[in-house]
Formats: sequence, structure tokens, C-alpha cells
Amino acid sequence: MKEGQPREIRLEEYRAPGYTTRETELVFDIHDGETTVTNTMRLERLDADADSVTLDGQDLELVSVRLDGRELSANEYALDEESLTLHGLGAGAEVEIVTRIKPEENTALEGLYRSSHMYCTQCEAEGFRKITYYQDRPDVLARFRTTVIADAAAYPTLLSNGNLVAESEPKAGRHSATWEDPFPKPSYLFALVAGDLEVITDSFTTMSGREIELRIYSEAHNIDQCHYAMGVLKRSMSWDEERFGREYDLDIFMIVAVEDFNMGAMENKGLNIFNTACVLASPDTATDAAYQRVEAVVAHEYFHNWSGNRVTCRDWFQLSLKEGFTVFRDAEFSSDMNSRPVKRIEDVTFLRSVQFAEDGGPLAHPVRPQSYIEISNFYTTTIYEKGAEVVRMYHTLLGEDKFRAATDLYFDRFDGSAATTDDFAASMAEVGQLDLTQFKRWYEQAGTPLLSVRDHYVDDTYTVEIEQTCPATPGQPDKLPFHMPVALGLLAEDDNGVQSVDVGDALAASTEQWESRDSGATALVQLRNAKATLSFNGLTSKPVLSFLRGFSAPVRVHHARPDAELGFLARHDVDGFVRWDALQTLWVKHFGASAQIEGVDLEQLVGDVAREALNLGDNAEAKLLAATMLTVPDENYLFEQLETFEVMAVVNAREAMLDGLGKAHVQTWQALYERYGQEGAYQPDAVGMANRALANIGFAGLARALDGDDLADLVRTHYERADNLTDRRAALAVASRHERLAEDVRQALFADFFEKWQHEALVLDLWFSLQAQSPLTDVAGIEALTRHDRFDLKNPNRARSVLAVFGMFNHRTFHKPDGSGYDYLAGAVAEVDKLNPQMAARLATPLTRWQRYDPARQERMRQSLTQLADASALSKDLFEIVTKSLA
Ligand code: B3K
Ligand code: ZN
Repeated sequence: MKEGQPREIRLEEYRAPGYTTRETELVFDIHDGETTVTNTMRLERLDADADSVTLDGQDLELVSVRLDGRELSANEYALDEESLTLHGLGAGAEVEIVTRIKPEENTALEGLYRSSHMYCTQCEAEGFRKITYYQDRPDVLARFRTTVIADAAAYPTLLSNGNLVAESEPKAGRHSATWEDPFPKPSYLFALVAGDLEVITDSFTTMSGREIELRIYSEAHNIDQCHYAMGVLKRSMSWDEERFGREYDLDIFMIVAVEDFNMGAMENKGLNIFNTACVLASPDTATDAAYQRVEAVVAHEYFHNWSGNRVTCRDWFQLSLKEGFTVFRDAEFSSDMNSRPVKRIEDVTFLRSVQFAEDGGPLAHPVRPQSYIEISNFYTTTIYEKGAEVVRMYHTLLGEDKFRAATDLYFDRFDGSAATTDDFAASMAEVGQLDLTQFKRWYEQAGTPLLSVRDHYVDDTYTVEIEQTCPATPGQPDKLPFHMPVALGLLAEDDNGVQSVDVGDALAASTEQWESRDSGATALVQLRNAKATLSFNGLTSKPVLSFLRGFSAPVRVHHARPDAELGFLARHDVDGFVRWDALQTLWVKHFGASAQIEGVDLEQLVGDVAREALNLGDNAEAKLLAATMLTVPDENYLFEQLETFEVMAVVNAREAMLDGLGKAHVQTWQALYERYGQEGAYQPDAVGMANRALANIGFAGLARALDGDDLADLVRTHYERADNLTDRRAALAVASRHERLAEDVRQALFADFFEKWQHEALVLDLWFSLQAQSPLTDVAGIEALTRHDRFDLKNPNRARSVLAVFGMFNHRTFHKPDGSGYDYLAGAVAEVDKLNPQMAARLATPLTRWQRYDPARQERMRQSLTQLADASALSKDLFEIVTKSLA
């Protein structure tokens, strides 16, 4: 530990601040090598007993402190490594603090730092304290006025939050700009940018007729790739008006793209700062997945203007209040823009592969955690994605109209203030007329609940029994039952084909409250008890249960049932999610220990879906759904779904299955490849994406069936005729990992790609990442990638393109039984920790999942973690992750 024994912060210790800051005036005097920050705050007493205030500060050089205009001498305040305490403030005071910082040396990318030729900030959660001494907590909301002064030639663009109120002409080569943000905000939403930037502009007229100026800034070489994001921004603005009644408030909205950024993007008021990976897009530089990421992230950050900025969080334990809600909002937006069932399937895939792993491992924590050492470690899939599932459950329980009324109430009631997840729940309960006391356990108890389902059919009566349990998690050995919505339906087959049973009519007895949805096709059961029983009457044969439609609650399901029922659901259910899910259950069974599937021929089922996909015309939604059905679950998904497994057995069985499928349906793959591979000019829309998805499934299937020159020709041709990165990537992905492809062909393709795209940082990231995840790349190969002269440990995108990708996706090398993969990652994490603790803590994630592997691997993973803990002085970030995962 660099900073002594780390302090644990606990929710129960929350105290409202004794003083607040009403106005904050900042002046940044930027010089190369050093920036001076003058911070003038108007403090106001909130608690009559308070007389002193402790300001947070880290890595700052304190130049001076003034209280009501008088400079204090050093014995008039208390200063330590993390804070500055001032006394005798009375009912209110003006405090002026001058600090000096060195953004050029800031490799942690927190606070004010330099990225390529520009200066930018990242303050959430606790980066503002690296700029000046301040009450760096989200429940202190102030109006900010910010002046930036810098060299006029090197940094012509000077930005901060709010509206531009003054600009100076260059004097002695320096100029300034002053920005004023009328909306009170916590320090984590502060932002500043100074650089030589290009801009594209547009405008949006709000529902009340106000004209908003929209600007996206980037360095000159990226500006052509900002237009797609501008379109997304405008669609997000109008969607938020329609769906949530939320109108934008300032006169200007800006996005700035920066190359060095720890995460995806940041919702600073009126001045969103984006990782280039989440804002740039063009056919040659962004895959379809990247376009979708840009769409989701631009929308997400914009939506934070209300869910996060206008209503913020009282403390960081409430993080999911803004993140879970905003992820729900962006998911709804993406569903409305593209395909609802496919978006749902993608989100559930991610939840099951990543969040379930977290929730079942040593770092499991509730959606509202009880304590933390470093808040940066709590920007997790539990806070974000499980948090979004909790919001989705409110939506399901209340229905769209009441949910909307409840969010209106929440925004009205808490506008301009800092709220809690309890406040959110109270708005939902009030409008929905629901008692949500039990529901709130979703915020308190960690772990993924398990629903064990049993059903039987006797004398025209079909009975479903559901039992819920939740495994123990660190610090929480016993769990109480959750309140959750379970959507289910019944299918029956008769002479006329497959019918949906009217469950509204048939559901005769239930131990739980329920209601009919989808005109009787679905029953929405409110599960509250540990055990529930539902009986359906008047059925002439045993129906097929379609359970957890739309994935109505974030749970695992165990249901011992005939495989044939799963095959039936995969073909016939009305719910796209359940169709996909039934097939996944079969896959998991296939790759599991027993591996015996009866009554369904999986290979044939896949072949049928593929053949049907040939005749879907331009129905983008059906084609995208088919593409998800044709995607065999990846290893991380399987690792999370299987109870016991051996890594290489799963990897090898999966490869064998893909080879088998390739050979079994050669003609169909060929037909898909040809049918959808030549659908005219590139379009980044749903139809274009669906066509590329199916064509590339055809291409990959075909490649599995070929070898020698045929294989080389196929891959080369696909690569050469590609007019977009999605197809080019598909060709390279096959090239990177196909064992039967000649080495010289593989190398020639990668060399050509490098040659052509090395000037596009994000494309080069892909070049690194495809090699890092290839099972053909061993540890020496990973090391060689990190020695490449274009590798850069300080750039998070580049570092992750090798190190994160290696630990997450290169199972063969990472999990090599001798433990060399684990040791390598641990060593790399220690190195990164010296530069960028937040990134180091993230990169360690694959090692923290040790519990799910076999005993020998568990032991080796723990050894690597222990060595990491012992060998170096860890940052607070990494210390927390390593010690908790070893506990
Ligand atoms: N709120 C930011 C995340 C900040 C992470 C700080 N370590 C991005 C987002 O969720 O929108
Ligand atoms: Zn967010």
C-alpha cells in the first residue's frame, strides 16, 4: 500500500455535510508543465453546530489559503496527505484556495491530465480533489463559474460546463474563456478541456421550442468520424422527450473525444467527455458492434443529464440510482432504435457471462453496497447491469404508464438535489400503489437468486412449483426471499399447430398475486415467497411452459424437463428471449458433464434455423434474432452456466462442435454467405447489420469446413472484398485462430491490415486484440505484442486491447495448467498499477474469478494473486481487489 492502511468507508456512517458550497469560481492558468488553480468558494452553514470544514485534496501543492479575504498562515489550518481543514467559518465564509498541479505527470487519468495534445478532466468519482481542495462529495451542489487561461496558439479551444459568458482576445500569446453553469452540481460533474480541436455543429429544437446548439469536438484527424454520434445525440434528445418527458436545459451541449480515457465516457454537465472508442464511427474504422456501442454510450451520457445530473446521488453507495436507471434508459432507447428481443438477448448474455460471475465470486456486493475502500472499484456490472435489471423489474411491475408517472414524480420531487435508491423506490411505490419493502432486498442482498422449477400434469391440471433460493455471498451467509416479477406462458400443440394457452383463463389457483398480460398470453406472477405453486385447469394435454419471458428477473433457473420441450420452445415460442434461452439451455447441457441430449438433434436444429434465415427477406429483426440463435455461446458464458467443468474440455468441445456444425451444413453456410454477403452498398443500419451478421456466420461456418487452398482463398477473398471493418474483422478473426490456415497466409493478412490501418488508433487496437485473444498466441506471443513499438501501456484502449483481452478471451494460454498465463497477467497488472491504479484493478478481474475453475487452477490463480499482493506496494484500488478476492 502506498498510502498506509486503507480506510473503509461505510454507508451507515453517512452524515450530511455541516457546510455546503453555493458558488464555486475556478481559474485555471495552464502552462506546459504546471497548472495553477484558484478556487473561490462561498460556503454556507447547514448544521448550526458546525464551525469547521474538511476539504478533500490529493497530490496537490498548496500555494495559499484565504478566509474572507485574509491569507491564513500555516498554523491556522490543518493539512495532511488527504485533506485541508479550516476552522472558525461561522454562518458562512468565502474561501480562496490556490493550488498547483502537474497534469503532464498524471498517468492515472483522474483529475486534470494531458491526453495527446490536449488537457482534459475526469472527476467522477473522486478526481476533483486532485485539482483543488474541495468537499468532493456528491451531496454538495454548487454553481460553477470557470475561467481557463492558456496559450492561444497551442490551445485555441477552451471549454467547461454550462454557457460561454466571456472570451478574451490573445494577449502576449495567451487567451481565456469563461463558462458559467447555472445548474448547481457536485464536483464530480465538473469538466474542462483545452486543446487544438476541430468541431462539427448541429442544432436541436426542444419540445418547448428552445434551440440547442450541439457540438462534437475531436482532434483534427478524427473529426470526420463524429457525424454518426451527432445523429445519435439528436435521436436521444427527442426520444428522452417522448419516452420520459425530459427536455434538455442548457443552450449548448458538447461532446469531446479524447484518446486516453479510463472508461467509456463521462456525463459532465453540458460537456460530455468521451473515449474515442465510444464516439468515433465510420465504415472502415468501426464494426457494427462499435456502432451500437456508440449509439448506446452517446445516449447513456445524454440521459444522465436528468438521471444523474439534475437529480444526483446523495453518496456513492447510491451509485446505482443513476447508473442502473440510466443503463435501463439506454437499453430502452437501443431497443426502440433496433430490435427489442435482440437487445434483450445481448444484455442477458452479458449479464450471465460477466455479472453472474461477479455475483458468485469473492467480489460479490449488493446493488447498494455497504462499504468500500476505493469507490472506483464499484463501477461494476452489479451496480450498472444488475441495477438496470432492478429498474426493469419496477417497470414490469408497474407497467409503462405508471412507471412513467413514477419517474415524472421522482424527477419533479428531487430536481436539483441529491437522492437515494430509497427515494426512487418511494416514488415507484407511491404511484404504483405497491408495498416495495420486500422488493428493496434487491439493493441489500448480493448473489444471483436461483429459481428451481418443477411441473407436473395430472387429470387436466397442470401445476408449476417454484422455489427460490439465493447462495451465500461474502458477509451475507443467509438470504431472505426476493419479490420479483415472473412472466410465464403456456404453449400447447394440437391438430391446428402450436397455440398459446390463454393463461388468464387457465390459471385457476396461485399462492402468489398475479395478473394477465399480453391479452392473456402471459401471466405476470409476483413471486414473494420462498415457495410458490400455480395450477392451471382445463388443459387436455400437458402444455409446454415458457418461463421467465423477457428475462423478467435477473435470476438463474433450474428446471429439469425433457430436452424436447426446449427444442419445441426454441422453434415455437412467441417470446424471442425464451426461444433463444431454450437453445442456450440445450447448449449448456451439451457442453456439460452429462452431455446427453435426448429428443432434440442440436445440429439439425441449428441447420433448420440457418436454412430459415435464408428466406427472411429484409426483415431485419427476424434476421438479427436468427443470427443470435446461430451463435454458439462463448466460453465465458458456458463457464458461468456450467456447474463444474474443466477449461480445456469446454474449449475443445466447443471447437469440435463448431467444426461439426461447419461440416454438417456446408451448403447452408455457403448460401448464407452468398445470399447476404452481396446485399449492395454498406449501410450502418439494422438491415445492413443483420445482413452482415448472417453473411459472416455463413463465412465462419464455411471456413470450419475447409482447409488448404480452399480455406486460404475463402479468407483472403472475404478480406479483400470487404468494404467495411465488420467484414474485414470477420476475415481476420477466422485467420487469427484457424489452425488449418497456413501461417504465411495468416501473417500476410495481419501485415496488410497493419500497413493499411496503423494510423487509425481504434483499428490498430483491434489488430492487437485479435492476436491477443487467439488461442494460437502463447505467453511469449503476448509479450511480443507488448514490446511492439505501437503498444503503449499508458493508453488504456491499447493496454486493454492486449492485456484485458488476453485474460478474458485467450482461454488456452491464460489458463495453461502451469500457471504461466496467470503469472504473466499478475506481473503486467503490477506494472500498470504504478501508472494507472484504476486500470490495474480492472485488468486483475480475470484472476479474481478463480473460484469457478478446477482446484489445481484455483490454487495457481491464488498463487499469482498472492505474489502480486506480496511483491509490490499496491495502490488502494488494486489492494482492495486483491485482498478481497483472496479473503
Ligand atoms: N459516470 C461515468 C463513469 C465514471 C467512472 C469513474 N471511475 C460514466 C457513465 O456511467 O456514464
Ligand atoms: Zn452512466
